[in-house]
Amino acid sequence: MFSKVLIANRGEIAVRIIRACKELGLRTVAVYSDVDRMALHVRYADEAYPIGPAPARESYLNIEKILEVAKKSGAEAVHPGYGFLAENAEFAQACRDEGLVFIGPSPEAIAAMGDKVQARRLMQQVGVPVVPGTDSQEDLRDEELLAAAHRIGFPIMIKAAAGGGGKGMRIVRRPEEMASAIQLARQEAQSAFGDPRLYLEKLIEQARHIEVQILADGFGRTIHLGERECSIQRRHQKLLEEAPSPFVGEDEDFRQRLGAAAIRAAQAVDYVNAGTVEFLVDREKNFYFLEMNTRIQVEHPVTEAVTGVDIVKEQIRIARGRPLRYTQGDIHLKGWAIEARINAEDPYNNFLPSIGRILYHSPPTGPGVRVDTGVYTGMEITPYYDPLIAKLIVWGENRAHAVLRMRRALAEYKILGVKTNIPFHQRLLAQYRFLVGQFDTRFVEERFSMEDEAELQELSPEMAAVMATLVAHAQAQQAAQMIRTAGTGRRPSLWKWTYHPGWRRG
Ligand code: MV4
Repeated sequence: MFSKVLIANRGEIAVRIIRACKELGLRTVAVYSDVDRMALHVRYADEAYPIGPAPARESYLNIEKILEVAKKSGAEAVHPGYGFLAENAEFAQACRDEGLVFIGPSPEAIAAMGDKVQARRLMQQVGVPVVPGTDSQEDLRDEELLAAAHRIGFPIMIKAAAGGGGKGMRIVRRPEEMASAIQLARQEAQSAFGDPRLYLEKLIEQARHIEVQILADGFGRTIHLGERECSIQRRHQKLLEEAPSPFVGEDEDFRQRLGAAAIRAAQAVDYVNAGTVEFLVDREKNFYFLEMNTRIQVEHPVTEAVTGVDIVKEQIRIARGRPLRYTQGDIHLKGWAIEARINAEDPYNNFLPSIGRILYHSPPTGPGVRVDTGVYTGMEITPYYDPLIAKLIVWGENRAHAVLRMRRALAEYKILGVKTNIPFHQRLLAQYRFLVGQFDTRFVEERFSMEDEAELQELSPEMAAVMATLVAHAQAQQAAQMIRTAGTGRRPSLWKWTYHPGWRRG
């Protein structure tokens, strides 16, 4: 049991965690780097301690310094948030060694999922589908990789055993490119992770990135909270997420199979706390385990919005040794949620980071709108950390309503002083293919452009007509479903949506 929590993070997620602690009656300790002494998480916490210079290596990644603050402040637990030390098994172990409760999974589970080759093998052992690829735990020699590539068949993907999140990945389309690709990948893996081990997978093209949120307590119970659609990304940086996924939509059987696979993945490493299992999903609804993120994720609020579960509070309760407050049967998805990541970057200039003082920050409010942010008017955006200014999360009774609400909220959002990607989101939410859910992970990079200066601030009559049709369609589907399920005792689906098997031809 603990009553004081150190938050080993900064920005919006530190504020989010402090809020959960406060609602649970826990005292909070913030840590901050030199450039963050005026940051919101510092003001929000009961106590705050400096931990070093701006570069993360010297502050938010400094394990010794953070443990020293924990001791000095009398904190009894540590929440790592995301990024920084969140998936560092040594940090989780160091907390344990110091008698601090790490609000997250065990060091063993972090390490098992952090080694992507080991994770792949574990998944195969428990029957979670993985992409066809290499199966050896050994450090494969170049000739072995080459032979394996021919066996698997091109195109293939070279990945680093210690990689993840898209780091150190390389696509190889032709056998003759293999030798040099292996060379480069090995060098990259060695310098980025200090681990040269590589493995191969068949390249799955035109896939979606769908992930499943799980919660597991210390009593052997694991549940899933449904999926999130994360395909709207650029260079492995997610830009917009939704729950549920338009591709899963009303297919409860598919959702249940994804959920069951995620639970099996977590149980394979005796996972305790909140975690996310990432899947690649092809157009035939085949799904493949990619990796497990052993932390709270940036996009957790969309799942909170459709399930009503406060995932951060649940993390804390689990870490306090409490049983899960929900069984799988308690989890019902209601409505639709979308999160837009508001970044300090210029979408008209190749998403170049934008730094400087926020001269004015006026986030949207009103029904169905949540803004998680770590900034305020007058605060400085520095180049030292990730560019996330805020997460704008909206909820609607179905996808069309959520989209319309997001458009309203984006139009209300006023930020002066730094450039933001709000125009990107406005343009995305006016794209036909996005509106009808016809997109995969290549969408932003291959089918989207910020060029041609048609301004989309106002809902044009044409777009209003498209949206009206979509809303009407969603309502008609909903009504039809209610009629179909009348008398069966089954809950009607609240988020009917269209699935167009033929869209890829467009
Ligand atoms: C893949 C893949 C296609 N085939 N693996 C990117 C993040 C990391 N978790 C794994 N990733 C991918 N692995 C095979 N065998 C495509 C991706 C991928 C991707 C995955 C999720 C979200 C966005 C992505 C963008 C490009 C590639």
